[in-house]
Order: sequence, then structure tokens, then C-alpha cells
Amino acid sequence: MKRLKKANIVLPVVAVLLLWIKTYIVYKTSFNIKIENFMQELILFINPLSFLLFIFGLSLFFKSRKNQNRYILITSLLVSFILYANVVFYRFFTDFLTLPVLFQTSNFGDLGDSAASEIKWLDFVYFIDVILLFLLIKFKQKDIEMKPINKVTRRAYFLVSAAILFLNIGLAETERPQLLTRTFDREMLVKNIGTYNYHLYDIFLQSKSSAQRAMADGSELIDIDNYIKANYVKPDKDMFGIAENKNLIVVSLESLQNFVIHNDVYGQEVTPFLNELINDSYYFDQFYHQTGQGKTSDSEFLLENSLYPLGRGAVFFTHSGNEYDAMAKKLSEKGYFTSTMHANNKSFWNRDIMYQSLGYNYFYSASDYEITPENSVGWGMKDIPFFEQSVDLMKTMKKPFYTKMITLTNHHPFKLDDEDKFISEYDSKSGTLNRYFTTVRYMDEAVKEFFQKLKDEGIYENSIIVMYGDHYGISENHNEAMSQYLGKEVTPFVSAQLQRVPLIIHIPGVTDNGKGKTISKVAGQIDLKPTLLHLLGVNTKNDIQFGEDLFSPDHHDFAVFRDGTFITKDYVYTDSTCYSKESEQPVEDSFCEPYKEKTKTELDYSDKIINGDLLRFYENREELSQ
Ligand code: GP9
Ligand code: MN
Repeated sequence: MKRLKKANIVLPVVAVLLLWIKTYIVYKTSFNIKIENFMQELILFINPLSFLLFIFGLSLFFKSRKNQNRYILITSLLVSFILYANVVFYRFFTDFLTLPVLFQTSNFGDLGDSAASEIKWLDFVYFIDVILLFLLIKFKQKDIEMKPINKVTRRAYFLVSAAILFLNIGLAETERPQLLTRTFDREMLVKNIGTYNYHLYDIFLQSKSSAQRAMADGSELIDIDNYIKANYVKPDKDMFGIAENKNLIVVSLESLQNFVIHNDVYGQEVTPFLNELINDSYYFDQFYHQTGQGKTSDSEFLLENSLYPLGRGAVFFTHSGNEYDAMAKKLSEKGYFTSTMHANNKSFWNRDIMYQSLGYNYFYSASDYEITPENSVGWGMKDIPFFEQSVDLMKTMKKPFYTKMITLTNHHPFKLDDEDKFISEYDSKSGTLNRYFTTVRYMDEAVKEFFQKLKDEGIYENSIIVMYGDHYGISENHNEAMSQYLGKEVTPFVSAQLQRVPLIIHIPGVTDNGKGKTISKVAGQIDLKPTLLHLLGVNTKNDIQFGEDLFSPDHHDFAVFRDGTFITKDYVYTDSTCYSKESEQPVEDSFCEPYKEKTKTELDYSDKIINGDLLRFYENREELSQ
């Protein structure tokens, strides 16, 4: 019996086998990883192995069986948990976890509702192998004949594990050259190096970005500055300052996609008020959201800075200590009272910290509102009471003011009390899509009452009201139901088109009484800052920004998504394929070629600015370029 006290090799190998098989089954059943050929399938199959061999191999260094057992069980549980966390995250976001997102613990409480709806009791099957391992250790281990581990066996074991790692990377490199240098696409990474190695790589990237800040000096800003100056477009003379000294009210409409505008569910209009308002406003119907994992907060980041959010994590979390030249800051300097109004926990998305860096004077958060169980649903306060109380707060604000309001009711899982359902649900296999229309309809009603109250309180005439959808509400997980609604297949081209969100700019005295216009320029949230500042008569000529004034006659039809997808006047480049907008079919790559470089440059420069915290050198910009 004595020999059983020493570490052995059977148990770690069993643990590796169990987790390996489980990971592969999870790949095939819980993620939607596209496999195009046998080689890709093979890579997917072997990719969990090197990490698992390594991590369980460490147990071979334990001197006692008891400690080895403990280590193996805990590791198996932890690794299973990481895999499961990815599964739950994927169900909601169709994406894999990144380190910064994982550490956004202050969001976890509020994410409860959404996350809970993604957790199912049957999910315990994701841990079956851990239970098996436990039972094996408890009841069967003494029956297994085992040799104590020696140095030679250990060395051979790690050699095999290293060989598998190199084989994996080698095969991946032939399938996807430059995989690790071009980290646009997380799915590609997971597919090729496996979910566990991907997480290690993510940790490496995170450390790299911390180092980047430490290493940066202002010199990188020179190239960026030159690029931005060369691409600057002048504002339209008649539009510049058209709303000077008026209040600026920006409303971020939660999860509102453009496809619901002028659309219906069984004859019931989804957005009757917005459809009408569009006639009295500038309405941009080719306007795209450009958010990444930071969702609402990314859209706020785009609005405020005219910089791209990050490819991983939420920049509100990862770079809240940076220096920014935000719209809020510029308007505060111009004498505006600047604020955000959002009836949610102030620390959600790290807003309370980030808003200080963006230069807001005040954040009206949950504690500034009267929130009761009766006026709440889903994520929190309903939009109608939110708007109502917000207008009362506006009356107390110093004028002129800039406020950004963030709505909440039209948020996944799109729950609504019966009395707030103004239309009936859609009928498809996706409850999410079915309910979505009803919450959008509710939000439309809320906006209508908001306009009325602004008029009643005499704020309307002195304000301009800007509204945009922050990001998609219906993810690709609902493609089947979506294609049923749209009456056509949701191809990658259609998916990219579905990222359009409405942008409505309503200027009393200018666009009202039917003087509105639908403008079909290709544009994105990155264009908001210069556009709005110019309307208020604030110059942005010396700003570091990637957006262009939407009213400028020189504005380019161009929008870049965070994953490298881009849209031009005639083409859509997505999923490594160039599509013609006219035929909606793939065309020769050469049509998209000229814009690839611009896309890459802009995303790279924007990342450099954020990772290096380059705007802290901004004051000395004149000196830098001399
Ligand atoms: C939370 C709200 C919703 O405060 O902004 O966040 P989202 O999940 O859409 O990013
Ligand atoms: Mn949102």
C-alpha cells in the first residue's frame, strides 16, 4: 500500500483525457465554430491537448498522492469552470471571454438577469467529468496498479506535451498565417490554438498593453497627427454653429437596430413615433454602430472621443485613467453644464470613474432617481418614468447644458409588464426576437412622452435632440428567426447590414414642421463628435479624431467595425469576403482592396492612442511636430 502514497501518472492522464473530450464536445455543441475542411477539424480536435497536458503534468511534481489528487481535482474544476463561463458568455454575446471582461466584477450583479436567463439547470452536464474524476479518486484509485513517477517519465511526458503544442501552432500557422499578430477575431484564435491557450495569450496581450503605456512617448503622435490632418473634412458653412448655445440632449436608445424603423409586426407599427419624427429631423439610414465587447459603454466612448473602442474588453474599464479630449470636456470648457443621465448603478461599465476622465460635471445615476418596484422592469427603471424624472432634473440644470441619456428597457432579455405591451409579440422560435419588438415599441412610446414633456416644460425650443441606437439587440444566435422575419437568409452580408442603427438629429426651428431629410451617407458612431460639436459651433480642427462631420460636403462614405469589417458606398467587406451592395453577392476582392489599408491604419492608430495613453502628450503637440 505504501507506493500508493506517491504521485502517479495515471490520474493526470485520465483527467487530461476527460477534459480533452469534453472540450471538443463543447466546441461542437455550444459554440458556433465554422469548420471548412478536414485540417481545421483536426486542429480543433487537438488544440485543447497541449495546455491540458501541461497543467495536469504539474501534478507530477507533487510528492504525496493526497496533494496530487487535490491539485488534479481543483484544476479540473477550475478549467471546467472557465470553459463553462465561456459557454454562458457565448450564449449571450456570441463571443469568447477576455481577461478584462472577466474582471469587470462590478458588472456581475447587474448582469444577473441576462446571465441568469442563459444558465440552465441541465448545465451540470458541463461538470460531469469532474464528478467522474472525484468518484474515481474516492472509490477506484486503490485498484489501479501504479508505478511511482520518476524523472525520465516526467521528462518524456513534458516533451510530448511540448511537441503537441508545436504541432498545433505549426498546423494553425499553415491554415491561418500571422494568426497571433492579427488578433481581430477571437473565434479564429479559439479555433486554432484552443480556448485555454487563447486565454493564456489574452493574459499576454493584457500585460503587453500595460507595458505599452509605460514605454510610450509622444513621438508616435506625429504620424497619427499627420494622418488625421490629411483626412480632416471642413464643416458645412451653413450648418456650423446652427445650434450654438442651445442645450444638447443626446439619447442613447438601448439595442435599437435600424431594421425596425418603418417596419411592422403583423401590421402593427413598431416605431410609430420615431417614424413620424424622422420627417421632422435629419435621419441617417446608413449609420452603423461600431461597438465591441464594451457594448453601451463602447458607443459612449465613440460618441465622446471619435476614437474606436478596443478589440478586447471594454475601454471604459481598461483605460479609464487615460487622458481624453472628450466632447463633454470641450463643452464644459465652453461653459456648458455637462452630465449623463442613466438610472442604473453608477459603477456599471466603470462609468463613475470613466466619466471623470471624459470631463462630465455630473452623473445622474440610480441614486438620483426615485426607483420603485412598480416603476421597474428587467434591468431597472422603466424608460417612461426615467424620461419623466429626467426632464424634472433638467429644469434644475444650469443652461446651456449637454446631457447624454441612456435608456434601459429595451435590453435583453426584453421583459415587459403586461400594461406596457402596446403591440403583440412576433411568433418565431426565438423568444428574444419575439419580445424585442414589444420593448422597442415601448421605448418608442417613452420617447414620444419625453418630447411632449420637453415641450410642456419649455426646454424643447432651446435644445437640439440627438438619438441613436447604441448597438445591436438581436445577435447572430437568432439568425433563423431573423431570416423568418426579414423573409431572406441572414448571410454575412445581411448580418453586417443589420448593424445599422438609427441616427436622428432633431433641431427645433430648423428640421421641425416637415423640414427634415433622410440622409443616406455611410457613417458610424465615430462621426458623432465632430458632427455635434460643429452644430454647436465648436471647432474640432485640431482634435485627434477618426470621425468626419456628417454634414460636410466632403464626408466620405465609410464605416469600420471593430472586427475589421468595413462598409463603403458600394461594398461591404466582412468575414474575409468582399460583397457588392447592389447584388448582395461576393465579388472580386480587388473592389474592397483600396479600403483595407485605411481600415487597418485607423484601428491601429486608435489602439495606439489608447494603449499608449498618447493624448497625455497632446498639450505639447505643436512642439512634437516641430
Ligand atoms: C447598463 C446599460 C446596458 O447600464 O448600459 O448595458 P449593455 O449591456 O447594453 O452594454
Ligand atoms: Mn446597450
